[in-house]
Amino acid sequence: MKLITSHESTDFDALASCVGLQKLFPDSVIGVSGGFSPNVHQYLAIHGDRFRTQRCQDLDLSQVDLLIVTDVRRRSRLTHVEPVFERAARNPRSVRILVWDHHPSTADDVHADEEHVQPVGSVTTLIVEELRARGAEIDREEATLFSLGIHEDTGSLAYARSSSRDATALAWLMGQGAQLGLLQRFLRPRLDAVERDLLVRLLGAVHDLPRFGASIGIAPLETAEVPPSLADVSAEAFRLLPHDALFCAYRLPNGKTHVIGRAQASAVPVGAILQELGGGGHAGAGSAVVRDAPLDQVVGLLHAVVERRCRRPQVVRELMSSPVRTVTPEMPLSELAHSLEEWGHTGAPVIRDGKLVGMISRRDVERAQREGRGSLAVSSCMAHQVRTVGPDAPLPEALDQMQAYNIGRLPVLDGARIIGILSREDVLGYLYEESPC
Ligand SMILES: [Mn+2]
Repeated sequence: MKLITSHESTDFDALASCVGLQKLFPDSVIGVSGGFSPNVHQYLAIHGDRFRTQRCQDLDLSQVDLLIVTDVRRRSRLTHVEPVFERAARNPRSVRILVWDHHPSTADDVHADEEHVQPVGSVTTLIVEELRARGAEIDREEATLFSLGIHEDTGSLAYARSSSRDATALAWLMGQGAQLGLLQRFLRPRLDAVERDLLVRLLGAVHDLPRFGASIGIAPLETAEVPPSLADVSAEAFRLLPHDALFCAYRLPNGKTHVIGRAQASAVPVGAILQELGGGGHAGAGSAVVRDAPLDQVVGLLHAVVERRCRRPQVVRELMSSPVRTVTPEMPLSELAHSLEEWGHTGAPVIRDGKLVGMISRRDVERAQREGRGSLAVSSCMAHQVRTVGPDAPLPEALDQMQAYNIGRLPVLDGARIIGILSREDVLGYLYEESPC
């Protein structure tokens, strides 16, 4: 028997990659561990006859001579086919094991005869590429399912781990008849009453960790009721909250705390962090279950691991422009316009007796000239209310400030002294080179 399987609580990437592999390996069987993620469960309620799966516990695993594992390769997440691994260890010739995956490797990985592992956003992408290369024909139901797999794991190509290969695969699937109207129906979880209640409480429980390379929130919650999907609640919270990374810690009545992490920023390696709590995942998403520990202890542990694992943020001093060209309040606007032109600047800080007293921009000068006030001095149209930043402030914090108050040039003050300026140009260079969040 040729058996294709994936991880427990089968999600769309797992199911789609199983179905794709079944096309590559005709006469194979898709065996699941039993649990589906809620949206896959709803999908199969309608598509269950079209895409058939069987429970591994109902199969005679001693008959498996080819095992194909997809979207996972950690043995601890494949306990439903453990007898096959044991047999392979005893008698390697009795079964071939193939792995298709896109997760980082761990010490717990199964030993495979053949590995197809690439760091793409969704493992379905790898299988779609293979189908396409072999000239396989796919119908619109298959094209739609493969699209669901790629959309789910890449956040519709918006997660940082998405690759151009995922986009190329999606484009091809659209050409093969993928029904885009059906994507939202199955991708967005439909939260039930318990989940909605939990989501509201979760939003109230979130607190910010000190700044790292990204903004990180932790939401600890005790819950008496266990909803169908903690992952869906966490995903919705992450969508709503402004954090670059979010860790939700749910303590259930059985004493176990489920920690679910999501991140947009590569500065927060969620999988590696949760691996230290006994779980795992990849850069953008992961989970862990901690037994027999009070919630505040789990939060403390999480805090310590984040502290150790997260990249320190760059600070303003490293990126600011200095020395700063400044002007005086008495300078005539016409002279200022000339100087800005010469410096190639769009504005300048205004200094009196060594102290910052205002900011003036090229736009202010142009407006004054239009309104016939061009002969006045800088003090007549400078902004007196000036937002500033300290040299050791984390860059993401300065970025938030520029974004929230629409500031193009942020003066950097060391005490009362201006020592630099952070411009739009400086932060653009940072955002696009580092792509931190
Ligand atoms: Mn996946």
